[in-house]
Amino acid sequence: MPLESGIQSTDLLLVIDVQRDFCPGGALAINEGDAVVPLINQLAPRFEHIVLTQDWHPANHQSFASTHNKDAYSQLEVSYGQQTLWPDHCVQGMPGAEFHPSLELTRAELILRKGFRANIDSYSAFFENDKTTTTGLAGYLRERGFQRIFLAGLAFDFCVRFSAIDAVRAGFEALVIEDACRSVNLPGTVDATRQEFAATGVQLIESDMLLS
Ligand code: VGL
Ligand code: ZN
Repeated sequence: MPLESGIQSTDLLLVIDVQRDFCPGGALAINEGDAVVPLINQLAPRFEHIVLTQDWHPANHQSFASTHNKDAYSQLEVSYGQQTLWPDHCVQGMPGAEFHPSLELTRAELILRKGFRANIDSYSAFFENDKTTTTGLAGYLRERGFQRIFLAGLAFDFCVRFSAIDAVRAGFEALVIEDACRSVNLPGTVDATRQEFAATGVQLIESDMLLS
């Protein structure tokens, strides 16, 4: 079923964190994470405008389990609430932080780096995890006149989830291209994502709606 209105010049493809560390063999490998790459490469030429995000942490970031001598995937109470602790990943300047080598990047108009503050994680492309520190992306997209944000990438249940919800809160329409995403899949995280999408009006679509 094709998208009713087709892709327009006020539409943006927002590609979330398609980086080596989130793909098989990486430090925070997502099951089939690399499977999104050929699909995103097929989708990208359909869009006039593309923005990428890049998870970009300093060494000893607060979200790293190693920083606290704790186990990866455990929880830590921090100033802004519960923080999941991750294996060290996407460290600034390291190979794991690079985009997947097959991702076709050339037409991307902006690369937004996030998670660069040592004491705040940032799942969302719009707000860091304290929910108040802005990345500036909403202002950038608003100023450029975008209306619909189509999201793809990694991970469905973390950075795609929080980015899509914040996009709606910022006044954009958000459409997540589900088959162009993969999930970390911690207990309950995918179900919680679907429920929150339904509650906030984030739409789930499939890539064939854009490719046909
Ligand atoms: C992500 C966990 C930690 C993501 C980033 O891109 O979904 N997940 N940092
Ligand atoms: Zn991260």
